[in-house]
Amino acid sequence: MPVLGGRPASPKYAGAGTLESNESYIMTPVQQNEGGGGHKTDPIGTDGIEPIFRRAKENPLLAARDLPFKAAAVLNPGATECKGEVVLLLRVEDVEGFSSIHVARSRDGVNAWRVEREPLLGYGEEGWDYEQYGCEDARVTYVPEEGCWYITYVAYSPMGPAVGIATTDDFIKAERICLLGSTNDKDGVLFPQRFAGRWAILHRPDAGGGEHIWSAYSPDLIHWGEPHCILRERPGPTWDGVKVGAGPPPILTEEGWLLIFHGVKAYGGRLIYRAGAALLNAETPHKVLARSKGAVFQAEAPYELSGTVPNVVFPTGAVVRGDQLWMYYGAADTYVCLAKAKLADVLAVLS
Ligand code: BMA
Repeated sequence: MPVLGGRPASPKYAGAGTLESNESYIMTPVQQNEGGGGHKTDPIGTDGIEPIFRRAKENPLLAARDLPFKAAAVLNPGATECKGEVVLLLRVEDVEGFSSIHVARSRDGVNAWRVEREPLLGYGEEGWDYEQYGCEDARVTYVPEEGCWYITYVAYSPMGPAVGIATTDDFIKAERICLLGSTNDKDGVLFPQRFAGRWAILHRPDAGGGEHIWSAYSPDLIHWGEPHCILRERPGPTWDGVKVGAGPPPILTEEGWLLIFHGVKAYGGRLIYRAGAALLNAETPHKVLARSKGAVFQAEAPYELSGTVPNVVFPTGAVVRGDQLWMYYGAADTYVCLAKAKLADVLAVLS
């Protein structure tokens, strides 16, 4: 079993949830062939999707039945490393349908998750009117300059969804900071560093008749402006033609910022969520250098094809381990799962 290593970010790949191992991770043939949780054949690489990601054979890593309290579903986890453990920020949907963000910890990032009973960000707190209906789909970015993590999440209220921003330095308590802007916005992901003195964030407002990915800059992580529409839903029948949204916080590579994003297509009125990849300029992250033509990951395993919302993979967390990208994602809005890829293989799609 790989040993989870210490703090410093890999010199080659730095970013949101960076994790370094003292041992290199060796993919056993069993893991290569057992992705898909009981799928008879290798579920990746079929149906026109390039065989880049391999599912953890332990998938689903977490289901509602694994929680120490009653819940309807657990999904769409933010991911990072803290004190030598992988920390997931789970979206837990309660039996009424409201979601809160709960912390889960595991030494190897795969097994033996310890889930907190009390939410880190619970919906309906007094004074936080714009999350009366839920705190959903957290992403988490370690910000070295601030010495803490920033959590970007969907604050859901009768006014619609908005991007909430909170901080934590221990995953025991979180402090809410602000909303990025008004509602009809989702999928906020913060970059871990400044660009020419300004912080940068990606988000997905429902604006101009489309659901595209936009960027914004800020001098202080509170006031956001200088918008750019950077990655659009494409037209017509494309796999990302209905909407797109950022996945985990971008990862800095030698080629630029690697962004995993979700794209949506409607088939017979039903929305299918897949994941694609894009590369953003290292110094000017609102400039898109490349974007995958097709999806790089899609629902194929049984736990992705059926559940509350079938045919959904929704990546929200990433941890870099050596040359591997560990992508944590929600499956069918019902489970928390993990798939791994060589970073070089993901980047190769973009070259
Ligand atoms: C999006 C969000 C996600 C969800 C996805 C698929 O719009 O609401 O929380 O996982 O749809 O249903």
